[in-house]
Amino acid sequence: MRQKRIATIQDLSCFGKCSLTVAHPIMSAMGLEVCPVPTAILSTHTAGFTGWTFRDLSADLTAIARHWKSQGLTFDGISTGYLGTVDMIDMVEYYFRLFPEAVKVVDPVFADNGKLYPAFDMNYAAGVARLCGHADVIVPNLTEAAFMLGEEYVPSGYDEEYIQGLLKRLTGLGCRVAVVTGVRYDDAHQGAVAYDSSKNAYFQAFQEHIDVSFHGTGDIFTSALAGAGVLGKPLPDALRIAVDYTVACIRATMPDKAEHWYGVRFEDCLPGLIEALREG
Ligand code: PXL
Repeated sequence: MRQKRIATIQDLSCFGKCSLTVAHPIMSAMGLEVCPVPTAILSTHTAGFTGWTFRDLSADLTAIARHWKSQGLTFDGISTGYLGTVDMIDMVEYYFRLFPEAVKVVDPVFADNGKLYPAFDMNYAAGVARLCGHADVIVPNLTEAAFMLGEEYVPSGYDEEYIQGLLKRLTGLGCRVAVVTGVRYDDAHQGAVAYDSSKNAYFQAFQEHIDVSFHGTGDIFTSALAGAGVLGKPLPDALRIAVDYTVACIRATMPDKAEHWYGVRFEDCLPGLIEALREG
């Protein structure tokens, strides 16, 4: 069988285990051919470090897409994460137009816990909301969902009806499938809920809630979800595989969490991810 190929467009944070440094190894381990497109190079990610370097690589982005197209390359998937500037969002839209055959997975990556990340403003959030309109699947957390819909962030105490309404409104941005992460209906569980507007169907996957917050877990979740989706797994299976893998990574990091505060030990759990793909 022909190997599935995915381009992943996001920053390369040299230290910190997020964006490309998790997306590439995770999706490679899943058996995909991964074509990384770095939007910027940072010395570290921006959550918890200070004084990071940032080299904008956007001057190369359209040239890379154009060259790929000129060589007749095609893609089964394109996934995006942290981009960095509004210009880069426009360039990602160019990739989407050039490679219409690809399943497009957009993780908004601009906010969490009710707040924008340091490098972003509402103009950026509006740009990402527009990009979500051109995606097949979007993967916001509850904060990003609220910002993109212009609604108030509801951190807790919500019910299934709220999440289902939120998902429906998110697909109103123009995407077929919306997945929200970090959903907690009770103290003991945490997971993701999806809405496929083409089937008017909801799916969910939950795991035990571990009361800790590690950076980069959203990127890990989206990598596993996008990888499983491009490999042809149905949405409920892809959701379960991604939730289980993300929680396994968090669990594996717990004994080492003081030293490893900046990201999870996703490498330790890759064999389990490969096993889960074989099973379901
Ligand atoms: O994990 C999301 C992410 C990716 N890349 C960079 C980040 C963040 C979140 O803060 O700073 C550079």
